[in-house]
Amino acid sequence: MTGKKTPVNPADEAAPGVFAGFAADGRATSIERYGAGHIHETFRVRVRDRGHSGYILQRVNGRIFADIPGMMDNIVRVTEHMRRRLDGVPGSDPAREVLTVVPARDGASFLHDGSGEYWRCFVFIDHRELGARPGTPAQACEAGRLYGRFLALLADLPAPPLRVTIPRFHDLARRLDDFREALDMNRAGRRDAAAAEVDFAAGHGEPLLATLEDARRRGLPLRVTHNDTKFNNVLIDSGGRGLCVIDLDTVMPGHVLYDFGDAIRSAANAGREDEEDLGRVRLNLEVFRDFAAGYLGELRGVLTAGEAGLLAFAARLMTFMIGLRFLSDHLDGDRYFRCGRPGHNLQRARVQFRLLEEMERHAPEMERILAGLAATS
Ligand code: ADP
Ligand code: GN1
Ligand code: MG
Repeated sequence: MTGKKTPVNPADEAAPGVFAGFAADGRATSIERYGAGHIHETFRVRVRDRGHSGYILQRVNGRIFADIPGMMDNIVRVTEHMRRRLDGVPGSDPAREVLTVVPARDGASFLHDGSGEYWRCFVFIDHRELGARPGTPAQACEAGRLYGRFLALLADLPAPPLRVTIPRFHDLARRLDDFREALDMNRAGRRDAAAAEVDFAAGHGEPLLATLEDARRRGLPLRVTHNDTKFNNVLIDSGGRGLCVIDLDTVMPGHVLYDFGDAIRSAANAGREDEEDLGRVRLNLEVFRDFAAGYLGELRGVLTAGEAGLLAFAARLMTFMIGLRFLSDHLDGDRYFRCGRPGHNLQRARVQFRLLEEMERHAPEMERILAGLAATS
């Protein structure tokens, strides 16, 4: 047969050789692409041993993470701390409830391949493969419980502070600067066609930033936060029980608003993150309530009144910020988020902006739900 061959991604070719460099048990029987993350190249490795669930092998995105050894140090510290804390909890199973880093044969937590790329390996945790949003309110509650417990378990992480793996990651002032720069540069020549979204972004940024800065001035605490709390960054077992929080690359100092808000904009959107039909983008208030119930249930006595009072705002803040990042990346020529089709990032931005409008419309109900949960906790 003639015709074009699908280009082979160098990561696919390198994966088997790289896997052999990790101190994993058993020989690989298959190595396949896995998951739907936007950032790394992820593979599932199956091994011969029948009782073994295998491994996750990842080529880490070195364009986004400048200090991969530093990031892996964070991940090792965080997972070891959580494991120690869970060891003391009756009925918990730290082997499945915390990521396990598999070291390279030289003992390092990552491996550097011949072409300058960094790789890492985790034990694969068996789970139920779910979509990008909860299928049931119970799943939303479990996701909330896991992210809430994550914050609680790391509240006493000993010094020194974790490294900042992406500087100013959730800093709205920086994201607004980046947006204005992308607009000025108009690198991909897409500015005029995105005028409606650009106007939306220009009108919404400053009021959100003002509220956030005001909260900071009043002493909004910095905690160890996850910073990437999408629904597909938690694993849920076959019985529907929340198991493990994954994707620990951005665990670093942050505000609780970032975790709560990002989780809501991801889990409580009735449509997909890249939904073509904007009519499907609705705020699912049941998911909002159940996620919040799970989350706050784990954080009794941990959050300050100032934090608790800003959770509905947090959902709007993060929905806007991630929409803004998608829009800036679109204007910039899709250099950051993995895209599957032309206009993908623009559509993602539209979805977040529509969801933000939904949240504005439902703000009183969101506040009522949160007040009801506070009263019962
Ligand atoms: P990205 O930053 O690209 O989202 P993730 O670390 O979230 O990368 O991994 C991508 C996907 O791989 C996850 O959404 C999940 O489906 C799967 N995954 C990652 N780690 C594990 C693990 N230890 N066990 C099982 N599945 C995992
Ligand atoms: C990226 O890594 P992943 O796919 O879980 C991004 C998040 C965005 C998200 C949008 C390090 O998350 O900040 O909210 O895409 N992660 C990074 O889907 O930029
Ligand atoms: Mg992920």
